[in-house]
Amino acid sequence: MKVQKFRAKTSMEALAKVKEALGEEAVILSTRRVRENGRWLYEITAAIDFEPEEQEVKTSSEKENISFLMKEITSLKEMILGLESSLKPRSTWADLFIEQGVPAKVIKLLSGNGNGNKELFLKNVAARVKERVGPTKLSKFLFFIGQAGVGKTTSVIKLAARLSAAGHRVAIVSLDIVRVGAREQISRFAELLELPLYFSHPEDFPVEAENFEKFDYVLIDTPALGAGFPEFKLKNFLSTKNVSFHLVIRASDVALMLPSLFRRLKGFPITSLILTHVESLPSGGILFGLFLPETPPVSFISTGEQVPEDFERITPKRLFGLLMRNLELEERHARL
Ligand SMILES: Nc1nc2c(ncn2[C@@H]2O[C@H](COP(=O)(O)OP(=O)(O)O)[C@@H](O)[C@H]2O)c(=O)[nH]1
Ligand SMILES: [Mg+2]
Repeated sequence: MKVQKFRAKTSMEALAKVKEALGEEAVILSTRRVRENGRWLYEITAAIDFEPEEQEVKTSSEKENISFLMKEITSLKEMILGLESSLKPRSTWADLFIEQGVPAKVIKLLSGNGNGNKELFLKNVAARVKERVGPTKLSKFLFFIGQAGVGKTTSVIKLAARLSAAGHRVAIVSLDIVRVGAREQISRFAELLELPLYFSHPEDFPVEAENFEKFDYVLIDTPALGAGFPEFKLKNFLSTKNVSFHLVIRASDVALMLPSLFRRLKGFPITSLILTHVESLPSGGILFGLFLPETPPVSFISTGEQVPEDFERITPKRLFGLLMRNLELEERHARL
């Protein structure tokens, strides 16, 4: 507080001096008359909550600065928070794999029961891929089973052609005699590739199996599983000796269809899977369903419509390549 005394001839003049020096905010503390050089003068003691003008200016600009800085800090803070959340992986590696069709159960199984990491998971995939391939030795009678249009007939023809070209004595049997066009389709191929073709009925087959002694391999094309040929009818084939059952399935259906197909087959012994339409598999993630427990190994893959060319025996290396096809391995980071 600044206290000052002002003297003038009149009270009005003294007050004018107060206002001039201290401004409108000045507070009058006391007034009195005083004698000075033989004259009576009016004296006002006034005060003001004084802060020098300079300081005032500094303070207000400081205030401005502070509020400016606060705004800057807030926006920086927001920016940092934004950056932090964008730098954070949008998903964990497991989420990323699940997004790409890898079953959560498989991730759990192959990554140390869910506590493991991506490296361990991929290491286990590479190590176990061998077990997902087989069998090495083919049985004499090979049944090709599966749903309609998956590629059973063409797979039978393709494999028969390969075995025949390798010098084996091969016969084809078609049990798909009901469906319109089925007989014509397989006859055309068998004729073209000069393979002996027989037609039979699903119920007769175990008996007729005895008639194929002169062949090394007999490949049997079956009707599509469904109302006309329900799964339970497959049991008829179990009494055939040296037999194996190959479930033909589109590669892209492995994730979704395989579990429901297995439920329908109720424990029927499937020897192997034959994956078709492999050439149009969008991502390997879908194939990780092959690691689910009780899933048979993969024996062959079909990679196109060309008969008999587009067909190959799968190897662990080839299967690993398919599993990794277009598979995104790195957790995604949002672009800054
Ligand atoms: N692109 C492609 N087409 C295939 C493949 N396998 C079969 N096909 C085609 O799918 C259609 C149905 O095949 P088919 O063997 O008759 O199936 P089926 O009903 O299970 O016997 C045919 O036109 C085949 O040429 C494959 O791997 N890739
Ligand atoms: Mg067919």
